Amino acid sequence: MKIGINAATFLKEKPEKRIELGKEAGFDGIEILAYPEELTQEKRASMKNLLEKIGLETMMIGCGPPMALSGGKLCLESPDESIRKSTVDYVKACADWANDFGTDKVYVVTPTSKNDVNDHSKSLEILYNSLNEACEYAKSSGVKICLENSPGKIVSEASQLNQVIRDFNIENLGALIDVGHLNMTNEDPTTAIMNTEKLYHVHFDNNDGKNDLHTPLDVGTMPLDNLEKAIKALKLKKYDGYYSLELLNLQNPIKTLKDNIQILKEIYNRV
Ligand SMILES: [Mn+2]
Repeated sequence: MKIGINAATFLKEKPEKRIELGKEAGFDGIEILAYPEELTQEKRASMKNLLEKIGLETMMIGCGPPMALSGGKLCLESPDESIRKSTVDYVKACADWANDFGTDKVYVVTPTSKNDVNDHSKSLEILYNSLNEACEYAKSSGVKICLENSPGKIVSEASQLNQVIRDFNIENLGALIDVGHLNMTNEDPTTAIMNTEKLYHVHFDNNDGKNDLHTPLDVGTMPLDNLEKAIKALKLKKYDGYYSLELLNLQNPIKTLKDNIQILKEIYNRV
């Protein structure tokens, strides 16, 4: 079992500091945040050196947080063609960064709220065009793109995510299932994971069932029982990727992260 951290936990720190803290908390791998201003050629070189020096693997390049927090400026399903196009270029650049960091994965989200679109199928058509283009580019260097289930957004439930990936039928496009998000869409973790045909990555977090809080695994309305179901399903599926923790706003991050690594390991060894 390999356990990783989404660098979003240390969003407020400098990129190098996020890496050091991830190592200090005891992780095997890290999801690098894809902020263009943080990933200049020099910055990438220094981050790679640091990762190598301390022995932390890059799990993937994370476009999720930058997209979710961009206020609509980074959006693959945008009806604004110039935004759509620049976002496709951004994801292509992330595929290059993935290569640079020695990982074969990039993850993206759909930041558009379901309630903000009149024509849902039109949004999905735009999303298809964008992902098709970005995936085609990424494929040439062996990079896969993961789309995440995002509650309340145009790709909300895991069941819908699975359907979208099936319909799009793009070779190197697969799913990132966020187990905490399943708690918000009231989906059973066993069903969600077992039914996901192309499962590329998983995030673990908890919440109050209504807000995407990313609280520690033992804080929130998702019972540990559901976490056990998710991990059992992953083992049954012979999922061999990272188990990635995505926690936000931690008061005592290193201790909390270490505790959460133990929770994952304990369940993994038991179920
Ligand atoms: Mn997530």
